[in-house]
Amino acid sequence: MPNVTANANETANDELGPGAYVVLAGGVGAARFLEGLLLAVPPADVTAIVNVGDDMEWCGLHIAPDIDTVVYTLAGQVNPETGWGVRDDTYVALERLGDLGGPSWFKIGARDVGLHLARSARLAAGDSLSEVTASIVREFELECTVIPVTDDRLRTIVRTDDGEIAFQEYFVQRRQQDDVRGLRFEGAEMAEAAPGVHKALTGACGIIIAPSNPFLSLGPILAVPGVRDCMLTSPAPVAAVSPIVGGAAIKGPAAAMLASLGHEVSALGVARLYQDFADVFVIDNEDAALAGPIADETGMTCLITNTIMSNSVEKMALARATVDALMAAV
Ligand code: FO1
Repeated sequence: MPNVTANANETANDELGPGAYVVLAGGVGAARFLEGLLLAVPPADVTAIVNVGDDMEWCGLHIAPDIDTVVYTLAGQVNPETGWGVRDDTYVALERLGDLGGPSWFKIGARDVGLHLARSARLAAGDSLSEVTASIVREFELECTVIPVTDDRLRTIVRTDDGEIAFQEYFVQRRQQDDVRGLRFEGAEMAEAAPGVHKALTGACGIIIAPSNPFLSLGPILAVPGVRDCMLTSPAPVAAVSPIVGGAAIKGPAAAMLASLGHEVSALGVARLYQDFADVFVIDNEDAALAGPIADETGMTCLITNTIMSNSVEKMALARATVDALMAAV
């Protein structure tokens, strides 16, 4: 059981240097990509800047699903069936909560809840989300750095035909069945990037946008003031891995959202979203025919490779190929 205790001066990776890779990360797809990256380069060289737009208050606790998915995955503790939550967890506490009329639609396991209790207690005591996250990362014995994009309150609000709803209500409770008409990142305008975010982006030797949802995962990260500017001005090359393969999302509602928000449902549709700052776009072998159109229209170099990460070998191969393409783009 992790011991998430306070520790003075804990912040981001101070050792950024020539081998530093920064990954902009959402949940499951990003965590799998990071698993491969930690096999491909020294783990201490990796910093993940993670979305917090999915965070929610649940029964008075602060839940940070994307941070936890990254941590549980890299620690080898994630539930392999779902890609989130803890392996072999039980739901006895949740059942009792449901019996008592509480919100049992969000599946918080009994092991998982211990982490939320520890995090929430420290936040209530005045520690920042990035400090608490650094402690959790240390207690799970991870060698990489994980930073929430901001310590401030930032929440993704989804506009549907039934009005605006909170992110997890859209994603979990209503099972992503609403057409998404727009997104709002509540709190983003006033948010400050967490300590270490700007330094990581400007000091990196390469920045990688994980195969995450460009709207739900990258949207909140890029909405934090200064982050998009860092991406535009950083001397580091930027690679983005397409979460769309053969016109479908590897996981989640990315394809449906591209359509409902008026974009082409293809890797080209995603490439257009990143063309302002990305140098390399990574597409699956299945989309090889799009490499020419993507390069012609966006100016990005395309890496064509297997992007389906079914096992450790494939995860590492994708990360290695992405890093190599990044270095070739310098
Ligand atoms: N996803 C679900 O589809 N259903 C759930 O009940 C659920 C619970 C949950 C609890 C903790 C956690 O860290 C993640 C959880 N997720 C659940 C995943 C989460 O909603 C999404 O993966 C992300 O927010 C999208 O990246």
